[in-house]
Amino acid sequence: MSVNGFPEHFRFGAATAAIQIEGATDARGPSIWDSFSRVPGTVSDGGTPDVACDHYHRWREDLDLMAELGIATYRFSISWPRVLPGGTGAPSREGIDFYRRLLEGLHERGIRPLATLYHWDLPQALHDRGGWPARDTASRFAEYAALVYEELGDLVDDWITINEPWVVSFLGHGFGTKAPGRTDWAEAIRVAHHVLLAHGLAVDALRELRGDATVGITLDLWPTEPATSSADDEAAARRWDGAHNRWFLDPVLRGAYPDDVVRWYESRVGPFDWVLDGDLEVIGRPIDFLGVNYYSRDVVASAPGAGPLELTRAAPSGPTTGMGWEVAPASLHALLLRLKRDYGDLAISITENGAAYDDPVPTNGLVEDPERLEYLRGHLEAVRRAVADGVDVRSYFTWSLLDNFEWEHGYEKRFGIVYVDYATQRRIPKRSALWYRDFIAANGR
Ligand code: IFM
Repeated sequence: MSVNGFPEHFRFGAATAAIQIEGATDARGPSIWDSFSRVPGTVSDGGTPDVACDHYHRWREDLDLMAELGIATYRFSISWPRVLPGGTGAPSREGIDFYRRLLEGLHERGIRPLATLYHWDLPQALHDRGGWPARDTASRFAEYAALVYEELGDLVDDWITINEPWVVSFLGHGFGTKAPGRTDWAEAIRVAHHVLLAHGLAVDALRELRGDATVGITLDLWPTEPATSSADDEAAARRWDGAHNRWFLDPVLRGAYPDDVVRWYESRVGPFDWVLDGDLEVIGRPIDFLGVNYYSRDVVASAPGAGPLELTRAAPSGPTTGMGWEVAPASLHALLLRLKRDYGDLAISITENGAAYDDPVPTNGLVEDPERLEYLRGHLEAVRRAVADGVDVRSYFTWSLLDNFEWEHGYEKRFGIVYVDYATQRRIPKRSALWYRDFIAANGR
């Protein structure tokens, strides 16, 4: 049975992440993003997560808003330092109770939760003890995950371990644009391994404690094409796809790093002595679904000597969003087909998809955002086509419910379908939210 091409069980949702919306930083332990955002020059508008959308105090209103829009499922993240202010040791009752109330509120409104355990807010205390470059952090993550399953597992059936390990590792430790702002590629490769290990250990912990729950990991996947048909550009495109996409897909879904990228890296940083016997078995534990965050595609050209991968990203040729990312819905369709072709019949959740634009100021209680509306329409149609082509996509979450703290861009980039007036904390729907509401009513339940 399907409704307009979407399977009957398909769920339409919205996504957020703890540190991007909650605020109330004084009611939790510090994270690496609190410290990083205070370093002058790291966040373009000098914004910090201190207040954000004040969701910690306004969550009821935000849940009501979702119910009004007909949103069937809500992806949010749990803040590790809110649950464990020191990253390990004594939990915070206040922090855990916040999430219990939030989850109860979701159930009261008939909205199904999808909880992410790690969306980049590593407790500062753990960073001070070595952070992700230290293997021990993976074990601390597994302990935190087990605590959360025990405390909240009666209210959550669907879990995501890690959001976008590429970003945690290579933007946080290689390019240094995200916390903790390190620029050491060898360290980034090691971090990627520890983050993936953390994922596998958290899957094991869930299987032990909540055998009936479902768990996945969310990868940000960027389909990559060569700038020209030259052999060098083709090789560069394969390298970028290998470093960004296959580096995470292969170990999670096949239990092995891709050989071509291993050879490239080892010839530059030496052998991977941080990969221990049995690690890849843990990382490759079966998952119930793959979370895919899709925003755009990359076009790359070979550039000998340019960075660790010796390539450059070409300027987009078509229309772009406010992030400068090309609007490329056809690449989402192609990506979903490729996942099925290369990795088999996976259950897939589109855990993020959306766009930042320079929204106009609200007029008469509404923000007109025709470009975002078209972006969403195009990508939802791409998902519908992939489903028709036999890909097992089960849900779609737009990023984001609310405008929020967009990392190094502070509050300058607005991804919400709902506008946040940060001076008053008023939530004002954008046209795209009303369109999404109608789309859900017509295509889902
Ligand atoms: O805001 C982020 C989110 O935290 C992770 N995925 C990409 C989004 C837009 O940049």
